[in-house]
Amino acid sequence: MKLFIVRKVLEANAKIADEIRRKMICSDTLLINIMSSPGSGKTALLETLIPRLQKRGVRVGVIEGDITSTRDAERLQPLNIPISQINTEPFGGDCHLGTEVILPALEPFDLEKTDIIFIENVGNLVCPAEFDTGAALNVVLISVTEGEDKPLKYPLMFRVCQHALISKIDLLSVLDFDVEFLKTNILKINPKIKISEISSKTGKGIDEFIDKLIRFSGKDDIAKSKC
Ligand SMILES: Nc1nc2c(ncn2[C@@H]2O[C@H](COP(=O)(O)OP(=O)(O)OP(=O)(O)O)[C@@H](O)[C@H]2O)c(=O)[nH]1
Ligand SMILES: [Mg+2]
Repeated sequence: MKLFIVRKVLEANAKIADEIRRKMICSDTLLINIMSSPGSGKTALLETLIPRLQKRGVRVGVIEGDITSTRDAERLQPLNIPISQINTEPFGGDCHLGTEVILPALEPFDLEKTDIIFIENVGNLVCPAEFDTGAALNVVLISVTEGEDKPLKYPLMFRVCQHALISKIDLLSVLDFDVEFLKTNILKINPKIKISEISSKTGKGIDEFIDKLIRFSGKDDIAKSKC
């Protein structure tokens, strides 16, 4: 039965997600899943964020998810960090990253020497939200060119994320976009979500986001005691 098969896929995914979470907690590595529509600025965020993290002594790795290309990994090459590329086309061109591909993608990293691993998920506001990656933190980017109504139209993404980044705010002066209305819509879907405004072009809001990540990474002490 079709319904049964879907449930089995999600259950198998969730089981590996728990395994990944445990692995990350025990090696003291923060796994962060970055999701958004295509072009909202996930790679641009990593290009701006990672050098700032490196300046603070944070050791970073990236898992790049893409249907076919290695374009984003190539953009991050100058940062001189370990990058694990996942292309989903050989597995049917999935529009999300499941844990069956994330677990092997973690293998090349020396987790004991890595503080944060970012997953850049496949650009899509729907499917990635359906699959737990094992990340401790889910972050959604929504850019100011996408429309204030998107959280209402694609609610699951905003439900599963702990943090929403409103991206490309440097473009606000040339757009007719109501940031406060977008925030209201995000909070309507998920009243607990944290919201930040960022521009990867000007750097606005990036250091504040880093402060939040660093505060968040210190919260695993209780879980770690079970390793
Ligand atoms: N003005 C402005 N442009 C931005 C900003 N962030 C990203 N862009 C531009 O938006 C376009 C898409 O950015 P990407 O970083 O490739 O977006 P992405 O989410 O990684 O895209 P996919 O990986 O294809 O899903 C590029 O032309 C970026 O230069 C920003 O903060 N301000
Ligand atoms: Mg990208």
